[in-house]
Amino acid sequence: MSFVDRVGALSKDDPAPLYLQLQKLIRDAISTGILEQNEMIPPERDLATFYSVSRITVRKTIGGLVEEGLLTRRRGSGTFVASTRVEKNFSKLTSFSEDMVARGKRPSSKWVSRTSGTVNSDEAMALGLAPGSTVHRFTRIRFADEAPLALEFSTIPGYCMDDPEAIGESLYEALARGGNRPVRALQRLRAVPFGAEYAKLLDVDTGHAGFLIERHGFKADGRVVEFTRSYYRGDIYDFVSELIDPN
Ligand code: 16G
Repeated sequence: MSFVDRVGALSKDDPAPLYLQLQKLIRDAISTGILEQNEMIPPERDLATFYSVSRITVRKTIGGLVEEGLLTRRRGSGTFVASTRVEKNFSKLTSFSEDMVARGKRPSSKWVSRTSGTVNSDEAMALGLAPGSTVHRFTRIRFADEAPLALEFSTIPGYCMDDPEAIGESLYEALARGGNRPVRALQRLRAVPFGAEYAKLLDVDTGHAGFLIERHGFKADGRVVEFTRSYYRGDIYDFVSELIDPN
């Protein structure tokens, strides 16, 4: 079945601008599931031919839908129907793995690096460690099913983990095994455009909107067990939290 057969044709009687009409057709096809998550959209020149419209009209159509978050551009491979967004509850101290499992997705990680060494001054301040202490440093790309969602840099005090090689899929699970899972955290969230290197690792274009979330995780005794910088993809995440009137 052709794209136009599936998505529908433009109406000659509709006075609305062509790009708005085409956007509506594609938007409706996504919301009804005719176009599926992660499905590739035909290239610009094909869409222009299929609908007998100019490339400029197609560009405006696609650009608007990308801005809405319904379509996503992947570096060098084309434009796709975006994955459903992930709602992350910011009032709960959960791990990436738990967030994914709760949404019926399979979490996995690709290790970029895993090293141990002597704490540097920034890490010592962040973790409240004495100079000379040992830390473990982990850099991982975090996936949900096959899609890269986040890039994480974690530093963990050495005393919290005897064998950094023993981490499987989940850092929090490994910390929990030693009774070191954080029970409380402080976080700071900042909007960041991804530079070329991070964009490549997360399979998005350079300049793609992202979130940097810095988390200090604390044990019940008040010691810091984790300092993590998480770069989350802006086209995937929605953050939700419960707000209570302080008055
Ligand atoms: C989340 C945390 C991160 C933590 C990781 C552990 C945020 C913003 N960040 O990504 O600080 O290190 O989960 O996940 O929520 P894991 O147990 O699956 O390795």
